[in-house]
Amino acid sequence: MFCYQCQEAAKGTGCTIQGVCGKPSDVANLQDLLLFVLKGISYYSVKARKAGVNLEATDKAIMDGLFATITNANFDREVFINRIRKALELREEVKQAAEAAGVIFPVELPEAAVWSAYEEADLDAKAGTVGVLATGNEDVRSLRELLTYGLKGMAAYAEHAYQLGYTDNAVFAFTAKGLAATLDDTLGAEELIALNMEAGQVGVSVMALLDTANTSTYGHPEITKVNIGAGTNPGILISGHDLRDMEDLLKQTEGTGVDVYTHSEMLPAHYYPAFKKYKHFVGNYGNAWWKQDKEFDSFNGPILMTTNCIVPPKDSYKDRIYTTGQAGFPGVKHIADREEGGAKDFSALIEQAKTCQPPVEIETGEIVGGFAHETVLSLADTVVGAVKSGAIKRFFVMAGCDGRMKSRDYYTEFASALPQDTVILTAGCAKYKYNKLDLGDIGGIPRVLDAGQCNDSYSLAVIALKLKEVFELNDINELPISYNIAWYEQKAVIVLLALLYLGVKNIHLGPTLPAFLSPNVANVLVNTFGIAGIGSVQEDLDMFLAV
Ligand code: SF4
Ligand code: SF3
Repeated sequence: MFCYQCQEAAKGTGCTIQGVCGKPSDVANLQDLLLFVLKGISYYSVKARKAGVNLEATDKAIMDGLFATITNANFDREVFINRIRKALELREEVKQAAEAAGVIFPVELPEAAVWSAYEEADLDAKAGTVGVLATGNEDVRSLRELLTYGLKGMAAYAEHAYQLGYTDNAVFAFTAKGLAATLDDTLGAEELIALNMEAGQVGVSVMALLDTANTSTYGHPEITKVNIGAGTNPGILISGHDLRDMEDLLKQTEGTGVDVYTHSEMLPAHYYPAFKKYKHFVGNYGNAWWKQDKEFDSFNGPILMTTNCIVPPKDSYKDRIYTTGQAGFPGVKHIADREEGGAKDFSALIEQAKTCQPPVEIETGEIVGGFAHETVLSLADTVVGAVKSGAIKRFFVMAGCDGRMKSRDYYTEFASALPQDTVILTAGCAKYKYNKLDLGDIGGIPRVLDAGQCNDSYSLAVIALKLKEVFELNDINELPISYNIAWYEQKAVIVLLALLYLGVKNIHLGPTLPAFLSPNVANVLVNTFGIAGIGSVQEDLDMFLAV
């Protein structure tokens, strides 16, 4: 195996024996093989689209497959074997549909478009040969992987929107185009950089699509105080990013005597009016994903993982953890997809919860969030007034991901050391590094404004664009906003590409720069966009505040 898609890649270069995340070598290879076949599907799909043929099943398989290979989403070998077999069938279907529409394919086809096998041993054998390192030139490899990881993030957000009935054909079309481009040896650095920028553009569209899906279905997030203590009823803990699962679970648990708590990236569900009405939706339990090995133990009740990030479960709670959607782990119960027009069936979790002890309280108090674009823009006069009076000197976008590394303590220290006249804008699980510090407020505006999940970084971009308009600036970079972003997995990659597409410069990315950026590609990002890493808290504060 060779995987370097996340920030915790072994030795800062890549995992080669087993993932630091716990992904076994065979599963990593099978994920590579699934991607290989999805690229083959994409090769045909691009040409089929040009001939007016669109197969929803192949678009969906590409989206789901990309999502399932995101860091910490799915560790289940069987899932990948089945999906590879299914993808090989779909590849044939899209090829035949294109041919029926008059497309004539060349005799020489990319290997990903023609290779086939069925037996598990053959799949395993091939899987070890089609990964990242199959591309020899390190710059081309780097740009192909940057694009692929951006597409994975895009697929995840597209899938959440899909669950709510929102799709955008342009997102599917670009995904196929991007994946097919990674097979094209005639494309050099310049073309691949352009494709990465286009990914940023489509990334903005997909986040806007998901924002519309979420807010049209569940209302606009409102300023909300979320309880972080525990009640006396047994509970179900729900984690990940899928709001449709949240809805089904809240409906099915109502009146059962079982409470519902959020974990990690599901915290922002509390901000939506449609969920706030449930009395048994009592609070958020715990912190970011990587603390789940302790927090799931003390929660005592069933846990539903709707997406990444899963940490390989300990035996002490393995029989209480469930996956659904694209998430999976061998030996862990999986809740099947909903039938068209129906709901998922969470009765197994509810019945198990009734036999469990209530959660052990691990902290008490409240945290405040719900500062997505609609809310912040409704406060625009107050915010603009505070900037004009000098009460707010600078905003710091600190969105992104949290992770295990000790070096991420930087973000807690940085947030604590920021002067009192600064405000943090956040989204994603990065917030857990500072959302329980008492950083106070500025004239009633909290110093940490949480917009929501990582995809709600879109809200932060909308807010920045609105402020640019209000202050009548020509360039988004003239705003008093600095970007000090923490990344971990591939959703952060699409958020980054989207910000670059919107013209945001001088983004600081930490705790380390991606291992998949070759020195030359890193240089392009530094020279074109002013991307930089992080230094010490004091050096960085001095640098940011000297602007
Ligand atoms: Fe390593 Fe990250 Fe890949 Fe897991 S996802 S194998 S930790 S690089
Ligand atoms: Fe966190 Fe996995 Fe990225 Fe959605 S839950 S931000 S790391």
